[in-house]
Amino acid sequence: MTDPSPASAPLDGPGASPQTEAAMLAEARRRSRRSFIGLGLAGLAGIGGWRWLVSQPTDEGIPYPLRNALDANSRLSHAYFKQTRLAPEFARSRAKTPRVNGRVGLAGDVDPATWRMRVQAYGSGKTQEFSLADIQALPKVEMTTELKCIEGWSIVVHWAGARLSDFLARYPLATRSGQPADPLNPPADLAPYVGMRTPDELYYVGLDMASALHPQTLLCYEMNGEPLTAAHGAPLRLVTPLKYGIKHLKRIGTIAFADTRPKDYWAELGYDWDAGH
Ligand SMILES: Nc1nc2c(c(=O)[nH]1)N[C@H]1C(S)=C(S)[C@@H](COP(=O)(O)O)O[C@H]1N2
Ligand SMILES: [Mo]
Repeated sequence: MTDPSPASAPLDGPGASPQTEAAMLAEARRRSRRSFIGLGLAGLAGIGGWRWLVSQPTDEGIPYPLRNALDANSRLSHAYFKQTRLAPEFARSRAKTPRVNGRVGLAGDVDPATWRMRVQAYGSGKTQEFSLADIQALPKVEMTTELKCIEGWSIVVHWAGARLSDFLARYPLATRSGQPADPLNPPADLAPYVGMRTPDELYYVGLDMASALHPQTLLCYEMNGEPLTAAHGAPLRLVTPLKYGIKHLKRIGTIAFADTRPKDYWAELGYDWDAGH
């Protein structure tokens, strides 16, 4: 196999027979396409576009760029659709256990039964607490994606958890108005940024909201079919495969929303804040 595209890379891997792998890949692609359409990535990628639009001069109250486009919604959606991408998914048989990399904020033990994720509402700043059972009550999403570290290694991992977008749709804490963070139709008062920290606040990451609502951005509680181990971020960690591992915060303690880029552990050490790849 010489095709260099990541989606076809698993075809020459060891493990399942070529037929099985091809079937799994076809299914993965079908699922990706379905969630792509079902989740309205068009709207998701449109958040930035919306913010730009509402900052434009208006003509009779209608932002000027909208005048020509009011009756051409589908054209707009199409443009957004093309701007959004998904990280490649792999056959599950390729999944391996990654090395434990980075233990900042993981000192001491956390009991998953008493652990709570504290989320500070965007508008009021009021804190709400969530148990692991609350997260597991959301639709369970599984994906086999690549974990890429800035150190130069990468590994395929099978993850399971809840979409952060599902969490923010079910618990409308990311808008001042209390509207759900619907990626299909993002509210105008949706927070532009999310910050996450470990319970001891020693490790922290910032995400733009479009990345936070991406369908592959998961609050993960399982790695390769098993509950997360402490070293890999139990009871809950972030996985967002369009970004380097530095953003995949292990042991989530708090989530808060912000108008400006939240502080980010590795950005402070000189790495690119977005850390996309
Ligand atoms: N709390 C915490 N999360 C963290 C880190 C860390 O030091 N502390 N390191 C990050 C880095 S650099 C990587 S590559 C991944 C590695 O995840 P793993 O240990 O499950 O392989 O975790 C990320 N999440
Ligand atoms: Mo990393």
